[in-house]
Amino acid sequence: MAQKTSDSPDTDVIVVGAGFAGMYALHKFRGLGLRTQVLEAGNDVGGTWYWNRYPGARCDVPSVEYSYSFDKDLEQEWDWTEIMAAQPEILEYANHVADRFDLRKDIQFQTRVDSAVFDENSNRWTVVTDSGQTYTARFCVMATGCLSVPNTPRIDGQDNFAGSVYHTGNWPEGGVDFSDAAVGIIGTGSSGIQSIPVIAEQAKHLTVFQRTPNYTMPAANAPLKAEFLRQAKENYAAIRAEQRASQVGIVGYGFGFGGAENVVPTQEIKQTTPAERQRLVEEEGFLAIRRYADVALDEEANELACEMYRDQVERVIKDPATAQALMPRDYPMGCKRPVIDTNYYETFNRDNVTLVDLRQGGIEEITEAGVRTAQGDYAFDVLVYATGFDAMTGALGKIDIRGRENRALTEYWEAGPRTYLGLQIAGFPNLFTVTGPGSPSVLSNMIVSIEQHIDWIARCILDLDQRGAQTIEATTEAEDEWIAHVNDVAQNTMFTAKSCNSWYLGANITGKPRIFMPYVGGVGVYREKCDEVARNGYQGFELSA
Ligand code: NA7
Repeated sequence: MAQKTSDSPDTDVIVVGAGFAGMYALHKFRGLGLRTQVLEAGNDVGGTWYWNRYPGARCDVPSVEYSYSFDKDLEQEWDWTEIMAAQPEILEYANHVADRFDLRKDIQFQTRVDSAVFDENSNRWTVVTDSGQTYTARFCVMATGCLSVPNTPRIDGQDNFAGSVYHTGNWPEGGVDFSDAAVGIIGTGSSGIQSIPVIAEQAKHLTVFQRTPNYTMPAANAPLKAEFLRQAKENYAAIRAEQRASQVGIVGYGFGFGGAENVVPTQEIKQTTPAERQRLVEEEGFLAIRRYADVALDEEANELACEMYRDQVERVIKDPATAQALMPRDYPMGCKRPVIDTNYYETFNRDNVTLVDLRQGGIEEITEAGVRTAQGDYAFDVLVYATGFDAMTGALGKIDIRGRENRALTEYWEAGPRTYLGLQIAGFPNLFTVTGPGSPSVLSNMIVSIEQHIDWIARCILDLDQRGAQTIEATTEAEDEWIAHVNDVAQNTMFTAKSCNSWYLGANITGKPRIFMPYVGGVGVYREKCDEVARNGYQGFELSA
């Protein structure tokens, strides 16, 4: 392990986090001859896929596309088994990558970073861990993840519950045996929607506490056909090129969301009649909505699609009151992160599943035996929080990050996150965020965005060295302009509709400023912008000798 000396840095780059971003950063920086130390809180690699081991956890991006592109042999040797991979397979892949590139020797596990402080005299970052170890480095790369700080809402009496308590975002390594248990689950976002069908199959009884019903599309996941995998491998270069130039880093090779057919929306729902829409719902169910382009752009069109959606919920759910409770209303489809599921609605037709619609009376407290709501008491043995994350800024906020003049990042970001390109923050030289606010990030295929960011940062470090520059730092003006642009492109989309309350906006965390954090412009446009900035001598950044 590196030891601090008084006049030389321990290392060139400290990377915080050994998820997919930290792993690639280590490989890339090491390949450039940069001494790199990764610090990771978990016991092993994988990040999101290390912590989110809840039953049913699965990626919503086709597996051939949700994979690293940086090594051609790696691409060829790994065989995905399903259209969209489940958590165990993705974690296995992460472990394979760590073994193959011998990553673990430069990763210190079980190590949480408490603080990262910039010293203006030496132009070094000093990073202190929870065990009191100190590292200094020229560069600090925060590969801390966007959905890595679980949100457990404060509910009266929650320490009184006598049974076991779990959070989907911090699931025990050995799993949880639900057989013979009555289970209560709070939350119906993606994690709830993925885990509810699986827990319902295992548990004696499952009570689902739903505050806001979600829009979710059937995943139609299936084993990957050998012939498809062969073709994908043969065409990987073209697939990757198309991903990089696309809107979200997913091109749906062979599979769009929701099945084998990749439907490109071209029609206008506002041009259809009620009878046509009804016929389509009867024929195609939820997936009928995919064909309409105006649903994402126009609130009236969106409401027509929501009506089709609710009609289908009514068709699937046997009990009329449960169907009504499961129907999303009053906010547009597409304002929250899209969810895809396997047997979600069908699960509510099971005898051992009860839905509690919290809109009819919310949670008042957690008792020794379960949950007390305004509509009555519900008892169970195991409580699962599927209540999401302090997204995008949560992990950075937990580290005491201080830039020039000892200014705290939390103070600088008090009114909401400020970045230039989601890569750097004015006043915090040589600190890089990966898939940070202001970049396509959570609106994109994370692996595509991660590779782009790390490649850009690596090139930036080499360019600095070539010019003999010590530091790089975003200017406040460039930051202002970028924030204005990020806000501009998010206007008039469903993401920022008045009625929308999503974690993209920080709306799930009490007291968090309402700011739309990711960049809607698309990964292709964004990549070009980043490259152009670098080509133009790092326009919007200040480089110091
Ligand atoms: P989400 O999408 O933030 O969902 C959290 C869910 O928890 C959502 O249904 C919330 O209801 C519910 N919630 C949160 N606090 C409470 C309280 N106090 N009472 C009742 N219900 C509550 O998190 P996920 O983990 O499902 O998904 C996050 C992302 O991970 C996902 O989008 C994918 O990108 C992967 P609300 O809607 O706030 O009324």
